Amino acid sequence: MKLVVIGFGQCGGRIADEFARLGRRASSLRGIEIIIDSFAVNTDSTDLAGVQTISSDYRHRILIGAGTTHGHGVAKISEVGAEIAKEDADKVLDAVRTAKHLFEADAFLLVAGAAGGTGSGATPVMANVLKERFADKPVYALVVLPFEHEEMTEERALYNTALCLKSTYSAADAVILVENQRYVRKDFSLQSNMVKINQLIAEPFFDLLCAGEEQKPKHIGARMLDAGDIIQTLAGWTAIGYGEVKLPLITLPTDWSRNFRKKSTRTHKGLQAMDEAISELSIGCNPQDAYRALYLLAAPASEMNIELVKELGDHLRDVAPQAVIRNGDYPREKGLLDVTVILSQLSDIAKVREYYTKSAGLAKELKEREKVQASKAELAEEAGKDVPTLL
Ligand SMILES: Nc1nc2c(ncn2[C@@H]2O[C@H](COP(=O)(O)OP(=O)(O)OP(=O)(O)O)[C@@H](O)[C@H]2O)c(=O)[nH]1
Ligand SMILES: [Mg+2]
Repeated sequence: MKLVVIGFGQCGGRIADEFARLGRRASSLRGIEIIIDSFAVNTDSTDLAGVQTISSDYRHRILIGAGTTHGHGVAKISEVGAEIAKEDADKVLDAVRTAKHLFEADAFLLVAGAAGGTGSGATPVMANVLKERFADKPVYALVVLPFEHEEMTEERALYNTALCLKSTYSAADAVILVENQRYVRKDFSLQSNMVKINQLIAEPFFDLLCAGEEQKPKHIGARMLDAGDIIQTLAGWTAIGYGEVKLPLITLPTDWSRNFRKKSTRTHKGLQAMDEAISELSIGCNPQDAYRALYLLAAPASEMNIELVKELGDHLRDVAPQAVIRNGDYPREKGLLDVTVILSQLSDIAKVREYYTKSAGLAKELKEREKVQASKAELAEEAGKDVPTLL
C-alpha cells in the first residue's frame, strides 16, 4: 500500500517524519515504495525546522497561519488551529498536488496529537478538504491521545482531544487511535523519550504497507495482503498492534505434516506473537466490539504454511467473533516471526466516551467562565468611566 503522509503540529510532524523513514527503509532494503511523499504542516516554524527526514523545502514543511501566529503556534487553542487550517487549506492542497506519482497513492494518512492546538484543529479540517478534492482516495487519521499527566493537569488537553476526536471521526474514513500512555506503562523510561515512542507507533505499519508492494516471487505469500484488503478493513475507530517472536537463525527444512512436535512449536510461536499484538494494541478496547479485522503473518517461508495462517485466523475469530477477518502471509527475513493485527469499525471505545463525557461538562464550564470574565471586565470599565483618557 502506498501512502501520502501529512503530519500536523509538532506530534504529527514528528510521526510523519518517522513514516518518511519507514519509506526510505522500504526502498533501500526492499526496493519497494510505500510512502509516495510526506509533509509536515505547522503554525510553529521552530517545530518545522526540527523535522529530519521530510524534505526541507517550503512545499514539504508547510507553515500555516503565519499572518496570525507569526510562526509561534496557537498555544493549544484547537479552534484557532481549525480556523487557520481553513484559511490556509489551499496552501496544503497545492503542496500535496506537487507530490510525484500522487495518482499512485492508495490513501492519505493524516497524523496529529489530539491534545494540542494546531494538530487537533487542522486534522479534521484537512480531512474534510482532502475528501472533497480526492474523491477516489480514502483519508485516514492517526490520532495520538495525551499522557495521563496531561489529562490530569490541563483541562484544555481533554477538551481539545474531545473536539479533535469527534470532528476527525466524522470527516475521515478511519481514525487509528494511539494512546501515548500505553507506551509508558510498558516501559516508564519512555515518558521522556518521544523519539522511541514515535518509532514504536510507526513500526507496525512497515510490513503491513510492504506486503502488498512486493514484486519478487520469494517475498510473495500464498495469500498476499494488499492495499485493497487494508482499505476494506479500515473504517471508523481503529486499533493496531504488533507482536514478534525471535526464531533460531538456522532452521532445517521440515516436513510439517510428519513432524508433529515441530508443528506445534510453530503454532505456539505464531499464537504467542498474535497474543502479544492483541495485548499491545495502540488503544485499549474490547476486540468483541470490532466489526472488521485483519492480520498479517510475516516469517521466513520455511516457518510458515497455510495451516498456521488458518490457526491464527481461528484464534482471532475467537477473540473478535463479530469481525469480518482478512489475512495474509508475507515470507520475510530469517530469525523473526511477527504478526500485525488491525481491529477496525470498533463500535465502542471507553476512552473516547470518557473524553466526550468529561468535555461536555467542561464546554459548559468554559462558556460560564468566559461570561464571568466578560461581566467582571464590564464592571471594571464601568468603575473607570469618569477617569479621563490620554488617547
Ligand atoms: N507520541 C508523541 N506524542 C507527542 C509528540 N509531541 C507531542 N506529543 C503529544 O501531543 C500533544 C500535544 O500536541 P502538539 O503536537 O505538541 O501540539 P500542536 O499540534 O503542535 O499544537 P500547538 O503547539 O498548541 O500549536 C500532547 O499530548 C503531547 O504529549 C511526539 O513527538 N510523539
Ligand atoms: Mg506546536
